[in-house]
Amino acid sequence: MGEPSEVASVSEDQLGGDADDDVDDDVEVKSCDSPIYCPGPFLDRIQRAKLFEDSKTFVDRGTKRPINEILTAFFKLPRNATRSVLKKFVADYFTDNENDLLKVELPDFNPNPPFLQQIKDRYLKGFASFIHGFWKTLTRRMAQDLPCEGCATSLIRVPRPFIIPGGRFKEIYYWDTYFVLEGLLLGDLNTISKDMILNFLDIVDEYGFMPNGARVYYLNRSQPPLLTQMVKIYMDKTKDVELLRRALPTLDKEYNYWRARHTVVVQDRQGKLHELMRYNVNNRYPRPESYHEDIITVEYSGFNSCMQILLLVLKPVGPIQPNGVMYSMLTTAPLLGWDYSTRFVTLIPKGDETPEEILRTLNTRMIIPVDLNSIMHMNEKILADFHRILERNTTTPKLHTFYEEAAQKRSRSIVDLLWDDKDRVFYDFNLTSHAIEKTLTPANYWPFWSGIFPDDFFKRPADIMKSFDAVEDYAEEYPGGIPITMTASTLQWDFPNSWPPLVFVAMKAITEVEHRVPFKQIRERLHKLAVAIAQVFINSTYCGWRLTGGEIPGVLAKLPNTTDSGKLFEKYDATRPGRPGGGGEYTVQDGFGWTNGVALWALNQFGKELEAPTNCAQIA
Ligand SMILES: *[C@@H]1O[C@H](CO)[C@@H](O)[C@H](O)[C@H]1NC(C)=O
Ligand SMILES: *[C@@H]1O[C@H](CO)[C@@H](O)[C@H](O)[C@H]1NC(C)=O
Ligand SMILES: *[C@@H]1O[C@H](CO)[C@@H](O)[C@H](O)[C@H]1NC(C)=O
Ligand SMILES: *[C@@H]1O[C@H](CO)[C@@H](O)[C@H](O)[C@H]1NC(C)=O
Ligand SMILES: *[C@@H]1O[C@H](CO)[C@@H](O)[C@H](O)[C@H]1NC(C)=O
Ligand SMILES: CC(=O)N[C@H]1CO[C@H](CO)[C@@H](O)[C@@H]1O
Repeated sequence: MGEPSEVASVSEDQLGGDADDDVDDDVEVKSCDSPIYCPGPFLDRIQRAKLFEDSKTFVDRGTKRPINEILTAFFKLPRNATRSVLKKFVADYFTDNENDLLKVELPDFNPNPPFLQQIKDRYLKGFASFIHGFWKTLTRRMAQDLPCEGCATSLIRVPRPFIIPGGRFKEIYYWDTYFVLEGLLLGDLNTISKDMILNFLDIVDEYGFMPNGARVYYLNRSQPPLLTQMVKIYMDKTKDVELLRRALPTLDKEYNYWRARHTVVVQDRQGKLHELMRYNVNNRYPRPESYHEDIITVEYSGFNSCMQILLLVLKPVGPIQPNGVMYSMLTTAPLLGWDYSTRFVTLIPKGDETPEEILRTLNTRMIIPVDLNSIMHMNEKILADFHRILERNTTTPKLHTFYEEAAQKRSRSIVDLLWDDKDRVFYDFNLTSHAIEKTLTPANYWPFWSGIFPDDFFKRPADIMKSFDAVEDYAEEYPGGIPITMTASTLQWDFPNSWPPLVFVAMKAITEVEHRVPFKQIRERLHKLAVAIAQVFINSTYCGWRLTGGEIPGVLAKLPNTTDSGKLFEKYDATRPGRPGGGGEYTVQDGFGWTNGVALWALNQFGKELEAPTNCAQIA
């Protein structure tokens, strides 16, 4: 096993110093090209005027008139047009309602799917039943017609219905959907699950990859590539070989996109080359949906450049990225799903920095993330299986062996480069220092979920629990959930926030090890730990729901002083059960797709052992 701190060098060619050099052009993708919704003179002027509290509000509005007419009228406005003139312009030419995303009925809905019977505690059963029913509130489809010939919207149009995360996220999102599907499939909502997968496959066929969400302004970046795994859990449930036949060429295409665009070659001390992946987006513009926020981060609104320099001299904040690179970094981090986190910055926060100061040191593309590479490994294993299934009756080239070898190679590279023998965990790899980055987050457990272990892992029973020391402590110490990092920075993907998808990763990883461990005593300890994490998560989601008016008809009345009808949040505060998390660029969202999916999964998986908290009003 290579001692990671001794790893030699990464080839500069592979890294590409200049932002545009390192894109492999043999994979065709379409990028954002709307003159209204993508970076350009029109969007720049509108978004700089900050007409709305949240930059996303504008780019989500459809037009009332043809694009050409709007652009002609816009460029006739005087250069000194005031904010109120621009505001009126937007009101005249853009819709202000959400009539392009329609609420529709959820097909095949059964209020009492069999899995609910697995849940022993009657309050938790009621809670699960509420969440299952809540999918109805989150079902949408896109309107067929635009208001006029030549009118536009930023939506990437798909014909079938889908489930949205909720709140500000009122369209299709990529990695959220994996966690949503975990919950939908438990509730036998197979039709909508298949519709959502088919929508994604159509988008990948058309654009060459799956963007962050179904909006043209997301065409500059993807998200953790979980589509192959969505097809896998759908297949496990339905054995729908027709869907597999439809999906497989598209999944191959997505795989090639990632491999061509995100591979980096690292040489270890023995001279061995490892092909791993990192996130990298080449982009010179603010993100359309966070335009104003990005400008503030990059250009330090309110200070001229002289002031900026003075400020930086007085208060140095680590190496500052030049603007072009900075916009790429800001676009690259959301690709990972973590926008934003100190996990990818070079600054070590002392606690008095502004979020902008921290973000200016983002260094996402110099990190080989442990989670992305584990996901690719899972995809390679699944694609090998899928090809094996479909190759049985054909004489097509044996792609399954290609994927099998790719999975084995990646697994070995992850162990060689990312495993730390002393701590017994996997870490991210830092391409600048050519060493692992000793930051522990729930993402570090992703290789275990993916079935990646060093050779001696199961031979050293005494050491197995060592891998979980930290998470055992967190489960005891934080009553509101496993925190995402230990750094309190005010960024969203930092302490004290607890994020359901990563809580899921921790539970899945522990369960995976539990199933493989040959020692009964350790299996029991691992199981206890998984249940403890689930219990904390359920305490938080259940209490959050109770404190916002959750009730179970005929079983449990609303708390006296509540008005809403029970909410689940996008993220929770690890220190206060039931309280939503905070920080970041927008206020906390409720709904919420992935929380609902992970809660249903945990309630099903550990349904015989979990108990409803009894005193939410006091513990929160
Ligand atoms: C904008 O500029 C024009 C001359 O170019 C001037 O007549 C007008 O008063 C200015 N309007 C505002 C609001 O400053
Ligand atoms: C990576 O290594 C460099 C060089 O040691 C260091 O400055 C940086 O903070 C590390 N972390 C990240 C996220 O770049
Ligand atoms: C392979 O062929 C057999 C017999 O013709 C058929 O029953 C089966 O469904 C086929 N399998 C696949 C994956 O096409
Ligand atoms: C869950 O909440 C209950 C309060 O009703 C508390 O007794 C229990 O310790 C909590 N469990 C965890 C794991 O925090
Ligand atoms: C309801 O009242 C309890 C105490 O009686 C309090 O702890 C709780 O925060 C209140 N809930 C809300 C939503 O105001
Ligand atoms: C992934 C992707 O589509 N990236 C595009 C982002 O936008 C730039 C232009 O600003 C394109 O060159 C990239 O291909």
